[in-house]
Amino acid sequence: MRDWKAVTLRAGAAGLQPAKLLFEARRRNLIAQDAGPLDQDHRHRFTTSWVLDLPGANMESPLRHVIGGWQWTGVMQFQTGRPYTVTSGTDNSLDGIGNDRAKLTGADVWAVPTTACANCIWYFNPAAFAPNDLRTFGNVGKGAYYGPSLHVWDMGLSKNFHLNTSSYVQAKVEFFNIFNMVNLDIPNTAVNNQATLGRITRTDPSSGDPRILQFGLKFVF
Ligand SMILES: [Ca+2]
Repeated sequence: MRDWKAVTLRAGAAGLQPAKLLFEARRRNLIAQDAGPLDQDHRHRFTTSWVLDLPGANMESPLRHVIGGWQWTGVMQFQTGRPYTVTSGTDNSLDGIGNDRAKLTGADVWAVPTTACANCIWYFNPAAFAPNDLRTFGNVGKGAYYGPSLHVWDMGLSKNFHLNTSSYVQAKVEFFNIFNMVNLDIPNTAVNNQATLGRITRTDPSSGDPRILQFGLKFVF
């Protein structure tokens, strides 16, 4: 809760006219409530990669030409979700900029509805948010909530089939998202769109692909 009397006294001491006092109070309030994490603020992130020569390259059996000499590569990344801001979707602040934040209703943000969600997943309770009042900017903090985490495992196998000392054919198979994990985007956050508010309706735009398998052959000479 802001100390409006103190704000008014300070503004008065600064010589501001009464007509400017409300603007001054709003400006200070806006700055305080717009302080929050950047959209890229993933609190935890772990990534690793590897290149491993599988055994069998030096075995005496002719099978070494088939099952020996393969190389196993991989990239794994895990990161916690990114912040999102629940917005009003309506310029109730009347400042001509359509990014007003929503207003908290007091309902439990995480008490998601028990009704079925068609082609979507409930992530937060839409009843916890309402449009901001006229001539206010809303009281939901910027980036106050975090979206779902991300897990990605990519792997590949490759082997060089030497034709002579200077040329070879490289065979490769690559799996992207090999475990076919579902990586979701953040939920829909505009209060004026009640049909999607609080629901996740898509996978992550950059890492949300399902498992993808591809083969390759490369002739090096
Ligand atoms: Ca606005």
